[in-house]
Amino acid sequence: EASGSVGEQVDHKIIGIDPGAGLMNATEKAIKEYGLDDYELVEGSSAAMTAALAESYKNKKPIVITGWTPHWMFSKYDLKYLKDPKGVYGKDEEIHTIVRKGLKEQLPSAYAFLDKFEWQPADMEKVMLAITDGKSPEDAAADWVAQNQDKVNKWVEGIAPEPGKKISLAYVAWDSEIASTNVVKTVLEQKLKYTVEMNQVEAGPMWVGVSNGDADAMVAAWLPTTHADYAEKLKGQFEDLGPNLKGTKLGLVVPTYMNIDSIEDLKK
Ligand code: PBE
Repeated sequence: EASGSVGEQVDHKIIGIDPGAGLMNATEKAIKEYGLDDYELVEGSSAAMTAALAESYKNKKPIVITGWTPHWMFSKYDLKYLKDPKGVYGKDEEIHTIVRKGLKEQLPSAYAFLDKFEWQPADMEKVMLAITDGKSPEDAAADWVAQNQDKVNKWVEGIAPEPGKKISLAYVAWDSEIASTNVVKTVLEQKLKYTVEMNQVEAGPMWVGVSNGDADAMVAAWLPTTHADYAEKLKGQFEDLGPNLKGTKLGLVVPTYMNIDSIEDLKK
């Protein structure tokens, strides 16, 4: 049984991810708005965060992480979002597909598919889980595509392959975006015969890259809240093809064995 205040139990730490993530901005804001002055938001990566979670969970130790849905961690562990009565983390939002200007004219088939690409949280979670269980992202994406030909064929229906054309996809190493970007790559290669380059970058460079034309596209734009800063700063310099997934959530997440329910309880 853990003793001391909640803050003491978790060493006054909130385990964060990469500093460019919108989730980190939101969490800094949450620390201010809820008066969690003695907490430190620990920067790292998605992988470091899930490793810390796995370690604490194994030992039934208290831990507070920055989390989001869709994510495989909710299938692997019993977790809960802490209530956010001040609404710092925003409402449900969407993941959008963003392309560079001119893509429609230069790579029309890729553009047409990217415009159609839309799937469900459960689809994305399947790919994420396969990767967590040890599959390479490429294999996990190829398996999902093989098992979901009905969905995939609807995305590319009536679109002509463009053999020999190259396209670059920017993404950040968030588990959700590793899954989606690999699926999009697989479809572009298998169905439309593109040569696809995937470039892993930080969130800021991903947005800038698609806006200045260094990257052709990305499927990792969390809007309207999480990436609002990037989208506003680069407004008019990219094309938004709309949502590819609806039903996301972000916030502070703890194991259900912790006896707290709200972000406000972190002060107890
Ligand atoms: N995430 C996953 C990202 C978007 C995708 C929630 C960690 C972010 O916070 O920017």
